[in-house]
Amino acid sequence: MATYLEKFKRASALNRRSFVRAGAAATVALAAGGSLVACSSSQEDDLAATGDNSASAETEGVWVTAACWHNCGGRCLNKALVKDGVVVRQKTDDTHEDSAEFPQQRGCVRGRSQRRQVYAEDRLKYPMKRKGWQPGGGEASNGAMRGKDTWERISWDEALDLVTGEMKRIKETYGNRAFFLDSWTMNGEYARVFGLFGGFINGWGTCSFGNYSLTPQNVGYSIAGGFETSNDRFDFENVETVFMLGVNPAWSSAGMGTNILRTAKDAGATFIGVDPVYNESYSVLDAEWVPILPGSDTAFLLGVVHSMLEQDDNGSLIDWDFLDKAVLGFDADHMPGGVDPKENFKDYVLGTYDGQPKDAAWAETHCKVPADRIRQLAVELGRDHKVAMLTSWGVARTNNSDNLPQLYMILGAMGGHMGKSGHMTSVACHVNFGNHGPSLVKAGGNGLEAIPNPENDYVNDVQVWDMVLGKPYNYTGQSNDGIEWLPCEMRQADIHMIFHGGGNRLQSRQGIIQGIEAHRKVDCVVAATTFFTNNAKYADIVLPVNTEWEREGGFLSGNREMIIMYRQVIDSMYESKDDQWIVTELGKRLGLDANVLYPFGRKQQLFNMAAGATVAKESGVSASGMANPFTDDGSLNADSDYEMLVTITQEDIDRWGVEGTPQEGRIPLAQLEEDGIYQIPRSKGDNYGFIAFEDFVKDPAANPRDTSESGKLEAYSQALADKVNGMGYVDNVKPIPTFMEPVDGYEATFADFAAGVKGEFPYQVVTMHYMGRSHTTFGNTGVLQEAFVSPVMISTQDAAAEGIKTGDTVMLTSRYGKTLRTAEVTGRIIPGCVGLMHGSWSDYDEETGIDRGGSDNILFGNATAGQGTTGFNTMIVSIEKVDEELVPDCDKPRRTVEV
Ligand SMILES: Nc1nc2c(c(=O)[nH]1)N[C@H]1C(S)=C(S)[C@@H](COP(=O)(O)OP(=O)(O)OC[C@H]3O[C@@H](n4cnc5c(=O)[nH]c(N)nc54)[C@H](O)[C@@H]3O)O[C@H]1N2
Ligand SMILES: Nc1nc2c(c(=O)[nH]1)N[C@H]1C(S)=C(S)[C@@H](COP(=O)(O)OP(=O)(O)OC[C@H]3O[C@@H](n4cnc5c(=O)[nH]c(N)nc54)[C@H](O)[C@@H]3O)O[C@H]1N2
Ligand SMILES: [Mo]
Repeated sequence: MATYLEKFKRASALNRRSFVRAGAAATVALAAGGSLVACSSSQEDDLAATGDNSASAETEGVWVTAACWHNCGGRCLNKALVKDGVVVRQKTDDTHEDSAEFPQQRGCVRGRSQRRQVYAEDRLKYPMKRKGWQPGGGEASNGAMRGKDTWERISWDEALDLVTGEMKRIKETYGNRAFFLDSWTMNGEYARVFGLFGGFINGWGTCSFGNYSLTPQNVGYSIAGGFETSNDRFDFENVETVFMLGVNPAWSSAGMGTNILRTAKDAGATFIGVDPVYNESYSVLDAEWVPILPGSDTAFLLGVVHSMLEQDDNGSLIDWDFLDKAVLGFDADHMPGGVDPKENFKDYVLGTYDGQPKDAAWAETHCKVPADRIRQLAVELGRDHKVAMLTSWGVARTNNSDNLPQLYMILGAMGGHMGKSGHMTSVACHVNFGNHGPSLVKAGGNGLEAIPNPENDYVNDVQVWDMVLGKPYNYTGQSNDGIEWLPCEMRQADIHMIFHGGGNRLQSRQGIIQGIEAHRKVDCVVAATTFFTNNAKYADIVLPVNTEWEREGGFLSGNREMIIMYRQVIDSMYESKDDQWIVTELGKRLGLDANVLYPFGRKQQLFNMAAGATVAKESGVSASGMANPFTDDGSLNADSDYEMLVTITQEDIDRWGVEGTPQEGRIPLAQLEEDGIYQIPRSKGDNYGFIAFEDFVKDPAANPRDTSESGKLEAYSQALADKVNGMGYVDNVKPIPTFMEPVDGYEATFADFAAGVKGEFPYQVVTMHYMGRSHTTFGNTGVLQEAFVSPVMISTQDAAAEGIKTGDTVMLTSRYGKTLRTAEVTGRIIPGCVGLMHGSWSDYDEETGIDRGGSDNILFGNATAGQGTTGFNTMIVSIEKVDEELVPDCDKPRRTVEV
């Protein structure tokens, strides 16, 4: 199989240096540290070693639509030129001319590096077993050697027998709750086999959404996450001010995000970015930067609300009519029945009863935004201005910000920035950035029925390692979709197997050091993955999984206007296998019904998705068009706003060799296969516009919100307070938005906050989603490591105080761990806070307790807060200069395994 690599080396047309230059020109992303290192050598040289360069680019071969499947929020069109079974080039969308109205779905530097990831020398090649491990549990598992042992190559049969042997033994001895299945989603591939085998404990968390996970759906905002809160992208040209509270599409919403904001820019809008970092998006939009400390946005927004109340002159800033009709609990006259009117939001802000006005000066002490600027912002966000208020989940990936989404929504309501053209109170990040509304085109389901988990047991991310180590955890139901939720029941488990079936938990979640300890405790750890990630490094059995390029195909979408159908590009590399094959083989050995696990294969699944794809009728989609367009018997509802996307003939069905029925649709299946994408052509004034909250704002009584008990926007939500407090982590969440001092926030950097005496960990950290990676994915791709060096950003003032210069090695120490990174001294981060790029691979030395990888989650432990929040942007550290030169990431040896 190594011939693939050989062929690839020969065929490679992309020279590493030219890539770095192209990357620099094509993105605005290099500013954070791009010039810090010049790698002297890198594994990527092997791609260029043949003497090929971009001038002699290959043109022969077949272009195949190739997956770009990582969780970055982009999901853009990627095409691979395949010659003799090898990918020799990549390109992106050229299926139609590019225009602002009908933009191409162009890939970014990560997507364009995809073949380097697929062909990387550190791909897992064979099933492997840790030498010191034997099945049977106890002494035989020799758990203390996890992460230190040597490995041996084993056959697939041996690997699968070992895993299922342990599964049977553990189930018999300890029952199904002895399995912790670390699966991507509740219905991921491995959940099928573990579900059918009797169940398992699964993880859940507020990982991406932060406190947008459970708050929005009680207060009248959105179901979860803040979807359906932006207007249609074309409406950005009607916006006068774009207020960005921690928003960075240039890095973290690839695809159309930044261009959508350019629409507003070109139409003359001004931009304000309130953020610990002057990020690339603010830079490209020429935004005014208002530096703020991380995790302090609640205090800041309370200050803005206070200032708006203070400066409002008979409705000059505040839309009192709307508050009167549409908001519960804003003031004493609008309280729910049976509640003391003194508990209202306005009096809390004014400090009427607690003696502490949450005014601009008070806010400044907690967030560091100057009081004058807060007062001015209250005017700029007033009802006279057309404002798009945008924020991200990142702002709420902070401890004790459970009320933040509610507060943000109420501020938007005060300024009247909802339900009208030019006004938005929106979450803007990840997919669908600045472009909400019902999907205009969507793939069908794959036809597989979910297999339930009979144990129905879930542990929050912040307690997973505690649980494995035998401590109690708060069982609160299945809370990932934020709908099904139960009051806390304390549970305990006796975990004997950790099965990693997707994701990279031991790197991408907090508490790496505690996680290693937990891994060493159990009988057996299995990791099904593609690289020697932390999950694999601390395992006993490693199952090499292939990539989406090596599978039948699938569908992707990153915005409402398009779907991508990608196909198999190459054969499986080495001995790697598709997860579904692995699940099937595990099932056979466990005596499970193959017809339940997978009644049909990947090809039929893909066909079903294509056959079930629907597209908005030209007449447009109403808000209710969000509902399923199919009737219970699976046929298209003629009254729905959708029609079938593809025409399928009997010849198509025969050609695919699948089961199906011919159907009429908008485009032939062959066209979707050829283009690999279907994108709705859009133009200004078409029927696909969307104004979030439109009906509600027009007539709140007639169109109640289905996301609150009262049908109104709730400044007072007893249900929210009861829910979050009922989860058992905290008891201080109030029905109205209040300031709660965050665990590991700014105040915690002081030994004595009132006296201004700093403590042991005087700095805060933000961990940003980085251009050069999708979380930890691509964290081992040399060209990206070279172009995006993942520095630690330190403000000029702090650097001077600590004697640190750009290029110095800096140690960050938290109460949980220590990590080393190269400093980038910059004026682009607020003093008192350092910026670490999320997802850098840890390189942890147990002897010294120091990580040489700049890993964010070495610094995090398992502090519980609010709704079980993963507060990735609230952490405190000390920083010091260290006399050690770090090897640049791109020059480090690859994590390959000798077998
Ligand atoms: N400090 C800090 N931590 C964070 C964040 C932060 O902002 N700061 N952000 C958080 C957020 S929002 C998220 S979403 C998480 C993401 O955390 P993860 O979901 O863990 O994301 P990745 O690091 O990309 O890991 C994906 C892994 O899955 C493997 N993989 C890919 N495809 C397949 C497949 O088909 N089958 C199998 N078996 N494996 C596959 C890849 O090789 C890779 O190792 O990180 C969170 N962690
Ligand atoms: N390139 C790339 N893109 C990605 C990802 C990736 O790993 N790489 N991950 C994807 C995923 S899964 C997710 S969930 C999204 C996440 O996307 P977001 O939730 O938008 O998260 P970030 O991009 O980390 O942060 C956005 C901005 O918030 C700022 N910020 C951080 N903390 C605070 C705070 O407390 N207050 C304020 N006011 N601002 C703050 C950061 O400095 C940054 O400028 O990104 C997606 N996009
Ligand atoms: Mo995420």
